[in-house]
Amino acid sequence: MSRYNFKKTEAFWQKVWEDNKTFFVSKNTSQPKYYVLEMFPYPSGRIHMGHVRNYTLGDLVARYKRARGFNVLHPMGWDAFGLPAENAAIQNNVHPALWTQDNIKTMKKQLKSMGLSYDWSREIATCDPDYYKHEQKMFLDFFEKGLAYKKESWVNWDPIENTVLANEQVIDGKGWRSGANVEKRKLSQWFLKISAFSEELLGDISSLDKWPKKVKLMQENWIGKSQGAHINFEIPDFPQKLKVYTTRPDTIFGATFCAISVNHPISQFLAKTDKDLRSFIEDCNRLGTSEASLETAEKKGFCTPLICLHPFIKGKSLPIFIANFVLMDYGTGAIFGCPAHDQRDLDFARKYHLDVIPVVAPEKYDNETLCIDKTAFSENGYMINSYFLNGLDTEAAKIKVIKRLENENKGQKSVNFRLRDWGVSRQRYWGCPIPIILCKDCGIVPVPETQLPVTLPKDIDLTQPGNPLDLNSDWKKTVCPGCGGPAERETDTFDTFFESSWYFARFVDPQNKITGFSSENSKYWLPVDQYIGGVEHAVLHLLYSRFFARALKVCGYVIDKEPLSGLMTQGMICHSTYKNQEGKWVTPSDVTFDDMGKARSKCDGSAITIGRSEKMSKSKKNVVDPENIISTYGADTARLFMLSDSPPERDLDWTDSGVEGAWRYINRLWKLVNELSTQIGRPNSKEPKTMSKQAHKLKARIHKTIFSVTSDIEKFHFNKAVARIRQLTNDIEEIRSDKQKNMWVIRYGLETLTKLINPMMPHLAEELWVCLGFETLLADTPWPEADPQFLEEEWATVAVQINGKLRGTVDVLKNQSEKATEDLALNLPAIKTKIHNKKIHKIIVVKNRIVNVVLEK
Ligand code: ANZ
Ligand code: ZN
Repeated sequence: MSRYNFKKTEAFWQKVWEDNKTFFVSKNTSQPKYYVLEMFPYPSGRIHMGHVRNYTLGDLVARYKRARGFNVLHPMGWDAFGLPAENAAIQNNVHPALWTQDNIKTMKKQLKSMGLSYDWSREIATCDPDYYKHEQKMFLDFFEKGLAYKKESWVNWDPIENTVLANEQVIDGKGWRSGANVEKRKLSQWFLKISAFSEELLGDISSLDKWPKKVKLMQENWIGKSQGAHINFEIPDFPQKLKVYTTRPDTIFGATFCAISVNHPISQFLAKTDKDLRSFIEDCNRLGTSEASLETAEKKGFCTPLICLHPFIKGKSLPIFIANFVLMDYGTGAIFGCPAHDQRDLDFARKYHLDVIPVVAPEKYDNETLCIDKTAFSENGYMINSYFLNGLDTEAAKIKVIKRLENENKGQKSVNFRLRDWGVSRQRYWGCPIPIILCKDCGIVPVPETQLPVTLPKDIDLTQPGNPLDLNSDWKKTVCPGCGGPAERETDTFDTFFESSWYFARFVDPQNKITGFSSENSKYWLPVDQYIGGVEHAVLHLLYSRFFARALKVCGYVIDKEPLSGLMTQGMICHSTYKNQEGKWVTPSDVTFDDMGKARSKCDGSAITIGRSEKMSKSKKNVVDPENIISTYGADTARLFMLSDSPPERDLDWTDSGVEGAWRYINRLWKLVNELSTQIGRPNSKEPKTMSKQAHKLKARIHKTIFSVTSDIEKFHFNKAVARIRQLTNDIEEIRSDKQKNMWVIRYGLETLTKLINPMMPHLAEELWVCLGFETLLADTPWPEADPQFLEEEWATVAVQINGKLRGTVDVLKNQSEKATEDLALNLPAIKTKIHNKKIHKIIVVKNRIVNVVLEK
C-alpha cells in the first residue's frame, strides 16, 4: 500500500473549502454565535513557529465550536502599519506600502497552506484607508468628548528610531525595539485619556473570569491604584504651597526633607536664575521618563534655597531638594522624605547628611532595633516619636492623621493611579495620519468628517532624518476648515496600537463604508468569545482594547465594555541552541548527529556544542522555518505536534523526534482506516443486536473518549485530548484481527476518531471521512455525542430545585466541585427561565445529589 500523500491531500481539501466557501459566515440570529480570534500578525515577511502555534490553537477552537453547532466567526487580517516597513524601505529602496503588500501576499499563502478555517472574505489590513478612515472618525469623536487632547509634555525619545515611545514601550530604560537608551524631551503630543477609566478598568478586571490570572494581575499592577493623602507644606515667602502625595501620611513626624521633580514648576522657576540648577536639570533629563530608568540610576539631589514648614511641629522646617528620583507625572511630582521608613529616602539622606528619625516600631523592640543604619524599616508597626499618633498602629495612624490634616485644612485623603494617559503621537510616516489641522488663527481644528480619510502621501523621502510627513510640504499645506486661511496638517501619526485597539470590532462588519462597524453586527458577534495570543500583550494591547471599548461606548458606539471575554495566552516555542568551535551560533538545519549521537556541523563535520533550549529567536539562530516543516511533513503534522506535548499556556520544546512522532501517527492512522475501510460495511450500518464482550468494551471506550476529549478541549487541555485520541487508536488496532465479528464497532470507532481529530488535523480527517464512505464534508458534520449510559460509573444525576421544588436534573461528573455543579444547574434552560430576573438569595449544593436555588422573596 502506498504512503499518505499529504501534499496532494492538503492542497485538495484547501481548494474544496475555498471553492465551497465553507468557512464564510454571516449573521444568523437563529444560531448561537462564537467568535474566535487570534492576535493578528504584523506582516514582517514570513510566518514563524509562534504564529503556527497561535493559529493552530485558534483553528482547533474554531473547528470544534463549529462542529458543536455554533455560527463561528474566525477572521484574519494584518496589523500593517509600523516601523519595520520604513526601515525596509530605507534599506532596500522599496516603498513601505509595497513592502507591506508583498509580505501580506507571502504570509497569506503560508497561512493558507496550514488549512486554517478563516473567513477570508473578512480580511483587513490596517494600512488600508478603508480601515483607518474609521479610526480617524473615532479619534474625532474622542476629541469632541475630551477623551483626546494635545499637551506639551515630557516624552520618552528614542534617538535611534527618532520617535516618541509610550512608557510601556520603554523596557529597562531602553527602546523596546531599538534597544537604545531613551532620552527625555519636551514635545507637544496627542494623548488619549485612558486615566479617565482607571477606576473602571481596575474594578472590571474581576469580571474577566475567562482570563488567565497572571494577565489580570499584570493589568492590576499596571493600573496601580494606591490610597494615600495629599499634604500641603507651606513655603515661607513663596506664593505657592508645596503639595506632595504620600501613601504613608502616618510617617509625617519622621519627615526630614521634601523633594520635587526636576520638571516641577518650582524647579523650572528656580532654574531661570540659577545656572548650576539648569545644568543639573539637563543632566537628569538625559535619562528617560520611565520609572525603571530612574530606579536604577544613582540618586542625585540639588539643594534649593527654599524650605518648607512641617504641618504639625511648630518651628520645624524641612529643606527642599530637587531630586532625580521624583517623577513629574506621578502623584504631584513632589514628596516628603522619611528616611527611617523608605529605602530611597534613606539612601538620599545618607548621601546629603540629613536626619533620620524613626517613627514606626515593630511590636517588640529595644533601642538597638530602632537604630536605622543602612536599611529602612518599611513595614507596618506602632507609632513612636509621633505626638498625637503615638501608640497607634499604622492603619489607625493613617486614618487619624488624615482626619487631622483635613480638619486643619492642610491636606486630604487621596487615591492615586500609576496609569498614565496614553501618548499616541508618533513622528513616523507609516502610520495613520492624525486628522487634525493646525491653524494660526483657529488653533486645533478637526478635519471635517466629509474629508476623511486623510490619506498618506505616496511620494515620500524616507532617507532624511526626522518626520517624513513634516518634510513633505505639499502634503502638509492645507486650508483651514474654520477660516479658509492657509493652515498645516498635523504631521504625527498614531501609535500602531491604535489600530489594534479596535480591529476585532471591524471584523464583525469589515465592508461597512459608513461606520467602523454597525450596531447590529456588533450586537450579534461581539464580544470575542475566545481571544488567543502572546502574554507579552498583557498590559499594552489588551489594556488599550479595554479602554477603547469604553471610550467608543461614551461616543455612542454599540460595543461591549469588555470586548474580549475569553483569553488564552500561549507559551513560547523553544529549541536547543547550537554553537560551533568559534563560538558562533549555528542554526538547527546546519546540524547533524553522527553515529555516536554527537552533534556535528553539516558544512565541515566539526563538533558542535549543544546549549540550553531557549525561545526561538533569530539572534540565537535556533529557529525552524515552518515552511520547511510543512513542505516536508505537511500542515497536519505541524499542527499535531504543536498540540501534542504541552498545554497551550506552557512553553513548547521543538524537537525533530516529536515532529517525526506526529508524522508517524498520521501515517499509521491513514493506513489503519485505508486497510479496514473496505471490510467494515457502509456508513450508517445498523448496530447489531448482539455484540461480543470485546465489542461492548470498545463501544464504552469510544463513548468515554468522546466525553473526555470534549471536556479536555473545553478546558484547553489539548495535549490530553491528543493523548486520549491516540489511546483510542490503539484500542481499535487491538481488536482489528477480529474484524469479522466486530465490524460495526470498528466502523463506529473509526468514524468517531475521524470526527475527533478534525479540529486538529483537518486535511487528514476529511480524507479519512471520504475513505469511510461519506460524501458530505466533515467540516459540516456535527461533533459526536457521548452516551451517558457508558460513562455511568463516572456520573451522577443531580436534582435541581428552586425554592425546594424540583425543576430539572443535570448530569454531573461524580465528585466534581460544588461550584461546577452549581454552574451546570444554573445553565439549564428550564432553570434559567424560572429564575429570569429574580435575585438569588443563596444556593445549597449537596454533592452528587441536589442543587437548591433559593430566590429572594
Ligand atoms: C512619604 C513616605 C514615607 C513614603 C514612607 C513612602 C514611605 P506608591 O505606593 O507607588 O504609590 N512618591 C510619591 N510621588 C512620587 C513621585 N512623583 N516620584 C517618586 N516617588 C513618589 O508610592 C507612593 C510613595 O512614593 C509616596 O509615599 C512617596 O513617598 C513616593 F515611609 O511619602 B511616600
Ligand atoms: Zn483657521
